[in-house]
Amino acid sequence: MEIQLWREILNPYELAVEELTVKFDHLVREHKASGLYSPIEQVDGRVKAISSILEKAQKKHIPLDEIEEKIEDIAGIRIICQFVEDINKVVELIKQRNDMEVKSEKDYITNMKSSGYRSYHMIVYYQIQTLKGPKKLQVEIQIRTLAMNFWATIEHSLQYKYKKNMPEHIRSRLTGAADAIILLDKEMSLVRNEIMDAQNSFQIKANIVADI
Ligand code: 0O2
Repeated sequence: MEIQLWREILNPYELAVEELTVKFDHLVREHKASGLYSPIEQVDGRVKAISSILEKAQKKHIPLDEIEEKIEDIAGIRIICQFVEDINKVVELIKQRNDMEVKSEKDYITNMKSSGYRSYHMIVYYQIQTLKGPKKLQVEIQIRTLAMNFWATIEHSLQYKYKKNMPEHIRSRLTGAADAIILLDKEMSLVRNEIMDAQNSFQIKANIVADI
C-alpha cells in the first residue's frame, strides 16, 4: 500500500488519540480542581506503527481492506492508575460518557494472561470529524496500575528482543516478577485503605468539633 494511502487511513486515528488524551487529561484536572482524588495517574496514547499493523494482519490472516474493522487497536490509549481499586472507577467513568460507546471488554486482571500480563482492556467506538464528515473509529483503552505497567513495559521489550525465543530462565523470572507485582498492588491497596480510613476519621472528628 502507498505511503499516502496509509497517511489517509491513519490520520483520523491520530486525531482520535490526540482528542482522547486531552479529554482524559482534562478529567484528571477536573478531579484536582474539585479537590477530589483522581483515579487516573497518567495518560498515554499512540497510533500503531504501520509495520506492527502489517505484522498483526499477517499473523491473524486479515486482508488489507479489513484492517480497520478487524484490528481494533490501531488507536491505543493507556490509562495508568495508582491503585487496583482505581481501575474500576475509570471503567465506570468511561461507561458513563456519551462520546464513546463500549464495544467489548477484556479483564486480564481477574483473568491474568499465561504470560503474567495484567490489564483491563476496553474497545470503544469514538467519532471524529474529518473534511469528509464524521467517522466512527475503534480505540483500544488499556487500564492498568503503575506496577502492572512496569511489568508490561519490561516484558514487552524482552518480547521484542527475543521474538518467539525468550529463554526459559527469563520467562520464569518474569512469571516470578508478575507474582511480586500482584503482591505489591495488594500491599499498596492496604496502604491506600489506611490513608482513606485516617482521612475519614479525621473528617468525622472535624465534623464533631464543628457541631459543638
Ligand atoms: P503493541 O505493540 O502493544 O501494540 P493478541 O494480540 O492476538 O494477543 P488481541 O485480541 O489483539 O490479542 O488483543 P489483546 O490480547 O487484548 O492484546 C492487545 C494488546 O495488549 C497488545 O497489543 C499489548 O499491548 C497488550 N498485551 C497483551 N498481552 C500482552 C502480554 O503478554 N505482554 C505485554 N507486555 N503486553 C500484552 P499488541 O498488538 O500485541 O502490541
